[in-house]
Amino acid sequence: MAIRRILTVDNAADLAVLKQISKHVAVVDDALRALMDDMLETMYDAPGIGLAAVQVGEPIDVIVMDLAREGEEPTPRFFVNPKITWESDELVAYEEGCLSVPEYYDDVERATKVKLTSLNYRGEVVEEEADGLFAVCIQHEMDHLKGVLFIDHLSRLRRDRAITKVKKARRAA
Ligand code: K1U
Ligand code: ZN
Repeated sequence: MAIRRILTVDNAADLAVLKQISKHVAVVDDALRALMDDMLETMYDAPGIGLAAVQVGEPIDVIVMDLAREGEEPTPRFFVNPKITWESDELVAYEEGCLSVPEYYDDVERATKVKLTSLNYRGEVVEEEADGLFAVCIQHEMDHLKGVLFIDHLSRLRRDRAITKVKKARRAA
């Protein structure tokens, strides 16, 4: 397993990759599981609660997630070729963060509940319903697969402010 570099919006080359549309995965094999293992280690190291493959420079339809709180048993989740099959009309605002937009948090409105299908670590089909933080996080990560960042949901002013803040923080570091 290896910790990969997370692409960030303050770097023009990274941003070009983050804006790509990820590709469907043909087969869940050992090479894909090795990537998912690296992604999970990278996410835990960051730390974060979710990560899309494109954030480590692999624009394919793969997401890892772990919503366990500090002190709880780790609960890694893997989503290959996730597809939202239903979403609630009801929306909820949540203050989101993103490892590709470090140190910036802002409110985004998303569906309160979604139903999705995906393949798991073993390549089996899983159908499930998500609510709470799971619903917020899976919608945020699935946006990454479409080249959409959470700051793209904000006004132009707030988005520019976010990128300026990330650039300033990078220069200061
Ligand atoms: O970059 C990412 O996609 C990961 C992102 C996921 C996310 C967070 C909040 C709302 C929606 C999606 C993060 O993990 S940001 C870091 C974070 O939220 C966190 C870090 C440490 C402990 C708890 C949370
Ligand atoms: Zn993100």
